[in-house]
Order: sequence, then structure tokens, then C-alpha cells
Amino acid sequence: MAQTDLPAAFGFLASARTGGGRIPAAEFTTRGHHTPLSERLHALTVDAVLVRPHEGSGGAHATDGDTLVLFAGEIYNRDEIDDALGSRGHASDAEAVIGLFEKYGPHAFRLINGRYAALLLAGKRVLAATDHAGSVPLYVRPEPGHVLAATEVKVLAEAGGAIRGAPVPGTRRIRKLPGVHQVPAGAVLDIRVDTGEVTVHRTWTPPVHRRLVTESEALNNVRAALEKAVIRRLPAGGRPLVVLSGGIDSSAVAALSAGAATAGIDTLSMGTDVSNEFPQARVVAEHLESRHRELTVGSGDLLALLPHTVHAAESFDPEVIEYLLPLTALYRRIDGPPRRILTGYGADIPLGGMHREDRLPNLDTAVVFDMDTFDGLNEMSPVLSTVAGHWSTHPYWDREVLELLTVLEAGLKRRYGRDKWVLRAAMSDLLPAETVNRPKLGVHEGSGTTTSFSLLVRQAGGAEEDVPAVKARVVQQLFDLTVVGRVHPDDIAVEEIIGKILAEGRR
Ligand code: IOT
Ligand code: MG
Repeated sequence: MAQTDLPAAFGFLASARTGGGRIPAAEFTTRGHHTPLSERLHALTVDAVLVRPHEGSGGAHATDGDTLVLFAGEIYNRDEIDDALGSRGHASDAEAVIGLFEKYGPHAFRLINGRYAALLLAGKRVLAATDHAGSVPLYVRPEPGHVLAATEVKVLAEAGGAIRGAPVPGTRRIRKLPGVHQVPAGAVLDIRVDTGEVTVHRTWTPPVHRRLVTESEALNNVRAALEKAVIRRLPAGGRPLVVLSGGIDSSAVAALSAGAATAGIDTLSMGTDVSNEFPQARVVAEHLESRHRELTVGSGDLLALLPHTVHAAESFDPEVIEYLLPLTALYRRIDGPPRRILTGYGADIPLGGMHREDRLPNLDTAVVFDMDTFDGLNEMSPVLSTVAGHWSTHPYWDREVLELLTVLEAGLKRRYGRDKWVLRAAMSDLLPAETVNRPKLGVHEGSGTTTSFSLLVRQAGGAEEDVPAVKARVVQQLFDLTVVGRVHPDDIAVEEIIGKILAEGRR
């Protein structure tokens, strides 16, 4: 983990050319200090902007000879890496990547357990790498002689210019942005700058096998792995902030944080005028003696943040946007100095928690599906909170925790009539029984987000059966406007967009 409380950089934009350089203009959603960087390597001119939580320039980039690394985010297995490199010390994560690259070449990225996007430039090549979850989105626009890369696609949209939209097999093209591709989760794009040719290497894939283990082995392993992942994410000195719904996922993270953070923990719960889970969260906060805060957002104010959510996540999956909307509202209202925020996000994916499915074959089908389809949804993007200067991190999607949870046979995930049984049982000594046994409520349900958004569509004249399709169109249009079209989210009225979509539908 980073030595300081926050990563050295939240994001970057970089341009690598075989010819002369120029500093591209860059407007990020991420809030931070912009540090420009220009380097002349042997065969490449690199111009970049790093977006950093603090002033200064250390830590987020490193050079050694003809190799330059830009690094946004953080590494969680620095201890292992430093051991392998024989270099225990205070080097930055960017320097650790250089060290790994010198020893392992592009395979370096297979060794990292982190939350990051990295760009490594060496010779005539640019390597664009994501963590196993693609949790820090990374986009590239390769063309012969010039490669652009950025952690927010809107920054590449802004770069504009006439470009060839050649397909790059194995990557995702971005709607309405020809030539721009998203680096898949757990991948390195190896780009030859002179030709613009791209080769994709996977550095991680979701495990597809399942393990049959005893209850006690499963419990012990889950507890140990989650505890390690939480500890690796705690701030070096200060108090972590845990966003707490009172469900088992975030309560487990809060409990393990409280056990390890010497300075104590802060917890924060949000609700709306329509619905909240405040009593459930309070039970946990009292039990853990956290410094707890409740935040109520009016449902009108919440829905007004739909454009901001799409703009930050750069995603137009309507379900994901409903999950992220309340979190966006929450993060944006955390004032004061930048915080390190731990969430329970993502636990439901390897554990099948969203599916309320009793039959084991169906449960595992759901897990397989969700593990195959998360890539590109950007639901774990740090931009949701860096827009307010805060860094979020998700212990359940730690590489080790995720692998462990995914491979557990379905009967450990649903057992004795309980969903997410293995997690509940692993945490039962640290939390009140009512928290351990409480059934799942999604953030979009607990906050009334889904209901409020549906109501908005119906009040605009939408028929009940059209609600899902209208929502999907709304979210897609918000992407086109805010990400591709660079319209500021404050300047968008969601009701108007719904009205137009319904009018088009009637024609
Ligand atoms: P949910 O599990 O309810 O919430 C995710 C995290 O957001 C919680 O663990 C908690 O840290 C925070 N949170 C939720 N509600 C509140 C609240 N009221 N106040 C403060 N913090 C809160 C959707 C969901 O149900 O979220 N996310 C699922 C599934 C994702 C599906 N994606 C996919 N198939 N690709 C998840 O696993 O987190
Ligand atoms: Mg959850």
C-alpha cells in the first residue's frame, strides 16, 4: 500500500509519439492537482498530466533508463513484491512496477494485486495495464505514430481529431468514440507506437473451477483473506471511513477495520426521504463504537445526480447506474479533507448475493454470469469518489479475496437457508446476531433509488411496462451528452430527457 493515506495519483492522461510532443489539454472529472510531465525517451516523446490528491510530483511516475511508468492507484501486495525484488524500502508503487518490469518484462502485471491503471513506456512500446478487476478504468487511442491513454474516456473524447477507428480484437470499443478502446480488466495492451499495432495479453481471468472444502476451512480462509485485504487498505495513521449500509458486506468491512485501525473508524450511512436503513446501520455502529454519521438526501436531489453518476462512472448500464447513484450522492457530500473510504461493494458478485436463488445450479450460473460480465461496467471506478477528492477501495475485490470467494462451491454460499452463508458465518463473532442474519437489501432498494427513478418516468407519462426501457435510454443519452458531448452534468435536466424519450416513443 502507499506510504501516505492516499495514492500518489488518481488518474492520468498521456500522449506518446514517435515524433515531437505536445501537452494535450485535459479536463478530468477527478478532482486533484494536475502535474504536467514531459519526457524524451530514446524513441518516444511522452507528454502527460497526472491528477494527484496532493501537490508535488513524487510517487506517481518513475523512470529508469529508457523506461517510464505512470501509475494511478495503489498496490496491495507490496510486501511480496519487495521481497521478490529484494528491495524492502520506501520506493513508490511506480518504482515497484519498474523493478518488476526489469525482472519479468510485461509479465510484471500478472504479479500485482492492486487497484490501479498503469502505463509503461519502453523502446517503441506502450504497455497499458489494468488491475484484475479493471477497477481503475483505462482507455487508449492507438494510431500509427501516436498513442493516447487516459483513465477517463471523456478526456480522450476531448482530444478529438481525425483518427482511424481500426478495431482492436479483445478490447471494447467505446460508444460514439471511434478509435478509442477500453483496456479489459486484468489485461495489458502492448502497443507499438510506430505502427499503432496492439496485442492484448490477459494477466488475470476469473477462476472457473470450484473447490469443495469443509465449512471450517472455508470460514477460516474467508475470514483471514478478508481481514488481510482490509488491513492492506487502511490509512497508515488516520481513521478509515467505512460506508455502512448495515448489511453483512459493509458491516464485515467495518468490523475488521475497527479491529485493526488503532485510531478508530468513522462510519457513514445514507438514506433518502423515501427510504433508509439507518436503524440497521446504527446497530453496527454502536456495536463497533464507530464515530457514526447519517446523511439524508432528498429523492429529488438524488435523481438530479443521475447525470453526475454517468459522467463519473462513464458507464450506461441502467442497473449499475442505479447502484452507483446513491453512492455518488454519498461520496459527494463527504466534506473536509480527502478520506480513504472502504466499502463492501462487490461482495454480492462472487457470492451470488443479488440473486436470492435457492437452487445451487442456478446460483452458480448467476455467479459465472456476473464474473463474466462485470468488465467495462466501471462500477468500482474511483472517479465516483475522487470527484470529491476521496479515494475508495473495495476489499471484497482484492484479488485474493475475490479468487477465494469465487471458487467456493455454491453450497457454501447458500447454506442453511441463508444467502452469503460463508461470509455471515465467518463474521459471526464480530457482529450482532441481527446483522449477521439480516437478509440482503441492495443499495438501490435500501435508499429507494429504483423506486424514485421509476416514479420519475411514470410521472412524465411513461407506462409501467416501459419503465426499464426508458431508464436504459435515459442513461445512454446521459452518457452521450456528458461523456461524449462534454456537456456539464449540472446543465442537464433529467425530466426533460425523459420527456423527449417518451415523445420519440409515441411518434
Ligand atoms: P450493496 O451491496 O447494497 O452496496 C454496496 C456497498 O455500498 C455496501 O457494501 C456499502 O459499503 C455501500 N452502501 C450501500 N448502501 C449504503 C448506505 N445506505 N449507506 C452507506 N453505504 C452504503 C449493488 C448492491 O446491491 O449494492 N452492488 C452489488 C452487486 C453489483 C452487481 N454488479 C454486477 N453484477 N456486475 C455488490 O456486489 O456490491
Ligand atoms: Mg452488498
